[in-house]
Amino acid sequence: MERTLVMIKPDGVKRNLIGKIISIFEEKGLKVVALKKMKLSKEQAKAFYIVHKDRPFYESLTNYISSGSIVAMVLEGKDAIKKVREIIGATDPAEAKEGTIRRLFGLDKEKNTVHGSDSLESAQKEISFFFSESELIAAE
Ligand code: 3AN
Repeated sequence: MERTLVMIKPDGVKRNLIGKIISIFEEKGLKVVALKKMKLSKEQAKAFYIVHKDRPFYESLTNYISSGSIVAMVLEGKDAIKKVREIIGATDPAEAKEGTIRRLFGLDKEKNTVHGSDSLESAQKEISFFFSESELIAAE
């Protein structure tokens, strides 16, 4: 079974959407393997988004991600990485398909409510960014 990392961003946590967002993933058959709520420091946000360090929005994005609590979770299922990306929708909520989380709740390209790993390699890196081996118990 494949695992992926999902983060509910500060705009989602602030608007009390944690439960609704988790329900959407659960209803689509994904299992929650691990879950935590925390506030990232600016340094941690910069490390999490290091692949975007040369993009013009890096500074603003990392300020935003460290501005409030986030929820990080590991979801497991068949083709979890692709499935989660489909459920989340396009980066820009205005372009995201009907019924996707970003279309339902996203505010703009930055405050787009959720993050999902985009490849097997990023999933592995992002999962170990938030969780230790002992926290990654089987999804039963
Ligand atoms: P996605 O999360 O859809 O894979 P990426 O990987 O291109 O999108 O971008 C990572 C994050 O950077 C996005 N989730 C979004 O919060 C932010 N971002 C991407 N493009 C922009 C933009 N043009 N302006 C502001 N923030 C952006």
